[in-house]
Amino acid sequence: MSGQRHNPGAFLDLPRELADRQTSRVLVLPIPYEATTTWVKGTARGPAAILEASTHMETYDELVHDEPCRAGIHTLPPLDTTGSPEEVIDRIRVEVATLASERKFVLSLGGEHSLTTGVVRGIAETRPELTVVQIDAHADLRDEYEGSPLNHACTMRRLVDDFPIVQVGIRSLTPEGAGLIEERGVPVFYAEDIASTCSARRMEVRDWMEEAIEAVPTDDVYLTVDLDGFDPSIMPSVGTPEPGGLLWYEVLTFVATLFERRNVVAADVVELCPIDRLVAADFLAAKLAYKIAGHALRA
Ligand SMILES: [Mn+2]
Repeated sequence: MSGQRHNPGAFLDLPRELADRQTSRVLVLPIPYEATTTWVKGTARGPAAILEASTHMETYDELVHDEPCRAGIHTLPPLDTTGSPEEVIDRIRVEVATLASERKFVLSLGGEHSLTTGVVRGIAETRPELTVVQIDAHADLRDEYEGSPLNHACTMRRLVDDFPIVQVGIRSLTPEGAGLIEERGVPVFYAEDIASTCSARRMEVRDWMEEAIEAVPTDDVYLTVDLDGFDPSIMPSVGTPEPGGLLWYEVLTFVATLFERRNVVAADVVELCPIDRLVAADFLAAKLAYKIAGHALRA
């Protein structure tokens, strides 16, 4: 899609009749929040880069022989992210709780991963029996980091007391995180194990996707995708890259299977830290967001 904009700032630049606030079943919520990132800065520009990349995407999905956007995707104005981390996370919770009470599928675009804490708390106000499925390089189980319990390295620690979690693609964690995983019996699907099943070098080839979905104890699921879960060869535009990540079709297949087997009620795509002219990464994030929206619209 190119040329004149129908609807500036809207995901996919959808014409207004396909992006109506009332009738659209998916609401895209840009959250340009960045307060606690520790290495490369720039994830505040993530949501805008995803929205821009999305306007260059074909809306036809060859895997489903359809244009999922015809069921309606509305893009909300970017959320106000000024104030202390406590204020911002709580503002996110309140906003998302209102949207979720309308039975809309909220697809948040980040922004740093700590925003997920607010989004999940907001969703849980109408859907308290929720499992958080996390695709990420990092376990994010630190109790606090650089003096803040709301640092992006602490996202899952803030959620694990209240929700079952399932972690996929992990390849970076602290002794504290490893201890918590052991103590709580958190199902973790490490990137190295996923890679090994794909190469079939092991005697026993496990189907990690099946096991990961079986490990989800509730019907309702919140899906959080930290883009550093992908391999940096296809997703270099993240603040804390880690080698040995997931590839495109692995993630797409996992996400599709998760939607098939469980009731995914909301999702986020976070931590895009755009690199000028490296549009392939922005485009990957946008296409993943559209795939997620498509599953939600068909569910
Ligand atoms: Mn991460």
